[in-house]
Amino acid sequence: MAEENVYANVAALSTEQNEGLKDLRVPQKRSKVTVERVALVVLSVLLLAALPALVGVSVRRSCEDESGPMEKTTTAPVVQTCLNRTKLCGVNWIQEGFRCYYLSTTRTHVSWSTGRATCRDMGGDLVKIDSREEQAFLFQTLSVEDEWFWIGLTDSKAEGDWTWTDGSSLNQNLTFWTKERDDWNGSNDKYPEGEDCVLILPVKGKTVEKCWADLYCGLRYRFVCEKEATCNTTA
Ligand SMILES: [Ca+2]
Ligand SMILES: [Ca+2]
Repeated sequence: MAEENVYANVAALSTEQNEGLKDLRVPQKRSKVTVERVALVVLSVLLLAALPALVGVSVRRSCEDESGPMEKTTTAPVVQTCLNRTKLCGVNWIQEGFRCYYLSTTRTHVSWSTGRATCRDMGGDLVKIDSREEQAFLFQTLSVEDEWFWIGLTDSKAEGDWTWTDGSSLNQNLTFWTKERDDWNGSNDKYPEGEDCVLILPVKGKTVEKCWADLYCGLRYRFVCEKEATCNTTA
């Protein structure tokens, strides 16, 4: 009888223990699954968070790849390296294609050399007219001002040897003189040096084909600067 009770108790105990173990096992299974789920969720969140950064790096790389070779190619048009820039000339400059033009203000009337120095201080030089299109653009743009403007053409080094400020000689097929150059010395030899600097006269009575004149370089007029459009220009 006593032995039976002992067995019965043992049996009961083992059943309780088993059930207890079962109880223990179930939560263990649950917590394992939960930990895995949490880990998965955390990983997903981390991936999502990292996604914009990864995409950004990839976009930057592709931009660098695009701009890199172009910047090395000197013949590539300037604007191609400036695709994301909105200002290619800077404030107070007029943009036409890849070129920038600056008109001195209505209050600024100076000698040819002072005008040139001002242009150079701003990263340009007095305008050089390279084509009929550029001549037409200038004539039209300046005509609203109704004034005379110095351009970057001079024969101050050798009389009759007209040279642009970049050192190149004047193309005789691309001239727009309003009259013959006479290197006039002025009345009573007022200008002993003669007339060695060129003005564009985009005013009433002149035409786009005939609007250049040589004058004494020390006279005071407005002036036009020109420079190349660049990526580095800041407002
Ligand atoms: Ca030019
Ligand atoms: Ca002259």
